[in-house]
Amino acid sequence: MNRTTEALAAVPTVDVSAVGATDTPMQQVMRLARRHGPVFRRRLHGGERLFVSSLDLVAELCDEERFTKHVGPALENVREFTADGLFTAYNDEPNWARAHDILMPAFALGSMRAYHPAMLRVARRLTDSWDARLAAGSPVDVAEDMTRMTLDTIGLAGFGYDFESFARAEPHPFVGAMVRCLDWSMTRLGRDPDGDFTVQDEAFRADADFLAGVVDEVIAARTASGDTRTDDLLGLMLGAVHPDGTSLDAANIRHQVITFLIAGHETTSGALSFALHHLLKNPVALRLAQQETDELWGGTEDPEPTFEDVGRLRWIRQVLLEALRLWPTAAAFSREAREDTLLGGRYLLRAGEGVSVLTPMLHRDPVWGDNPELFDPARFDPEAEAARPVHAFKPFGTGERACIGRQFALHEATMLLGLIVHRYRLIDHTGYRLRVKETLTLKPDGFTLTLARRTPAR
Ligand code: MNH
Repeated sequence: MNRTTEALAAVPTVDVSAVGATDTPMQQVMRLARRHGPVFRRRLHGGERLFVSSLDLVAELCDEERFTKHVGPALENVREFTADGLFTAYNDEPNWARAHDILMPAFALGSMRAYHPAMLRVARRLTDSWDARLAAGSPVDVAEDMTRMTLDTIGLAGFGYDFESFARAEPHPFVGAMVRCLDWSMTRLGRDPDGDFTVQDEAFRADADFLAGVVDEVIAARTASGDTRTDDLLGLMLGAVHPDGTSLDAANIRHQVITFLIAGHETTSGALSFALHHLLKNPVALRLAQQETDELWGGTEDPEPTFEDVGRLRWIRQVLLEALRLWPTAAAFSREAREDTLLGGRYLLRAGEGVSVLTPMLHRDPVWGDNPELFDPARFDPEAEAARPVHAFKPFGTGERACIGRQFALHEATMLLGLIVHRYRLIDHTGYRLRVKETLTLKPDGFTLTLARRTPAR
């Protein structure tokens, strides 16, 4: 016991209560990690939380025998509108395992093949829209259009539902309501215990109700059509029976639909936006990306990417992974010990106590070399990847509760990025300097581009 008391005293504790509310809490903890090192406790209005970001300790936290997912305070807030949906379910809630088993087939390789045509169709909506912007000489709002693209994609591919985001002058109202709900979940963490937040909470309730209404519409559209297919997400949710004879109940289906409509587009949109930002600022990486698409699609101005083509866009996939290294758009995940244990042999963790993994700082651990801030997709060359410890890169979380949609996101994003670099010259008309906006997830703030058509090399 002596040993642990001593060890606990060695963890720096930083009280940020006095700083007041911040709208960039993730960047605040990143600064704390740079200053206080890879293990520290943050105290905020009486609450305390341990943050960890070194490879050795994160590798330990990823050991599924000793640790498991923790639904931390942020996800507790998200549960107010997603309840026991897959992302926010407690490990021991029966609906987690049930839904996980039922929905896994929707993320098998064969399913990706089935989603490919819908993904391509939506990618074309984006290039059509960008062609029109280009012709009008006006800039594109990158994050806004990436969100149009990813929302329409999960809607069509997963639910057969068309949000028609590119036919709207403003994003679909689902997006605004969702962003405000996520933002509420984030800022609620830093609330002054003496404050009155009735106005915020009422606005949140109204937004959450609006999201629930969209969910009902998505489900009603399918049931009204009499379509009983079980080869997409919604079909599995509505029709599939678990090997144990159970199926998802109506309330849980609604929580899964809202979960997938959000988790299925918000972080992919951010990842694409960061990737474009980095390509804009790294002409060598961009040239290699364009070489790759030119080799694949030759002089064709309007390529028709096949499913297999997307697997051949190796460099472009590396660009996306490197963008997710520097700015993992779901920037933290939480773990808890199954039994009382000592992390790193020194830090006492009680069973069930939450620890946050600070992914952007793990992704800047010395294992990434001397210049972790440099954007270099060659870090994901197969040889470099094979030489690196597996737990050094965790943008999709870890273990049993890791991201179920990872291949979906990478297929969709790689194809779109390929089409964009093949088709356009990207013009940095504002001399953009990266600012990262936080609404629980991360996005480049105020990032616009102008475009010109590119002549692909034969
Ligand atoms: Mn996704 C879990 C990041 C795309 C659906 N996702 C997670 C976790 C991270 C994550 C991190 C683990 C969170 C935790 O441990 O608390 N997800 C991403 C990123 C992208 C992404 C960075 C895109 C880039 N996710 C997607 C897509 C879908 C999706 C696309 C759906 C089509 N993710 C999920 C679901 C979970 C999850 C569902 C929860 C899985 C579970 O707990 O069983």
